[in-house]
Amino acid sequence: MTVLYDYWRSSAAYRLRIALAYLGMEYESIPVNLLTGEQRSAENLARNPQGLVPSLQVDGRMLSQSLAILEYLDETRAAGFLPADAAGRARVRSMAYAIAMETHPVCNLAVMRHAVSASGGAISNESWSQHFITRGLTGFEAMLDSPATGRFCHGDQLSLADICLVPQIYNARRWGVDLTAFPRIARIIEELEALPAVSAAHPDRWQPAT
Ligand SMILES: N[C@@H](CCC(=O)N[C@@H](CS)C(=O)NCC(=O)O)C(=O)O
Repeated sequence: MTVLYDYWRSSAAYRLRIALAYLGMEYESIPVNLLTGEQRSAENLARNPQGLVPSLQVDGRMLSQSLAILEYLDETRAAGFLPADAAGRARVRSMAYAIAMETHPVCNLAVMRHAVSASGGAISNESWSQHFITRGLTGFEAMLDSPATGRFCHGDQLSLADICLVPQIYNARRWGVDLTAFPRIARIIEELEALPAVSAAHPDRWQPAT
């Protein structure tokens, strides 16, 4: 049985929901409540030694780190999340990392909360997120200025870059980032949001009833 240890608003978990839906893999979603600190429970630390989500139980293994999991799924399910050529893989990884390693981590809940409290109120969640997401998307928009960009970030095949972009744009909207300066991103997001696997993974579909 494939089990995703999930949180509805987690960008990293959202990446895996997109991939699992795209691959047509059935799985159970078990929520780990980040607002109550469940990620630091002994149970979650046993799955994910960093005390984060997501973790994926698949093929009798427990995996952590969303990009490593996406690459595992790509290699074991021939998903096509990475191109066949080395130059293409470098380009897709560079775009995925621009989001997953440069933009998303600084807007993590724990980082943002610390910034807000240490600034004594000068920084708000909104101002922090708007600053760093705008910075990240500015670079991403420039990376898309390439003949290798197609219907999606790299050609016409859903890739790691697209899977990272969708949750980042969800966050950008959530925090009121002005997206008008990013027309290439806007066009690709429209294409991506039309995919059933992408809409199936949207946080609103996974939000617990309260
Ligand atoms: N690089 C990790 C990032 C995971 C991550 O930052 N998860 C966040 C939610 S998106 C989390 O669990 N935050 C809880 C916390 O910081 O306490 C991955 O891609 O899996």
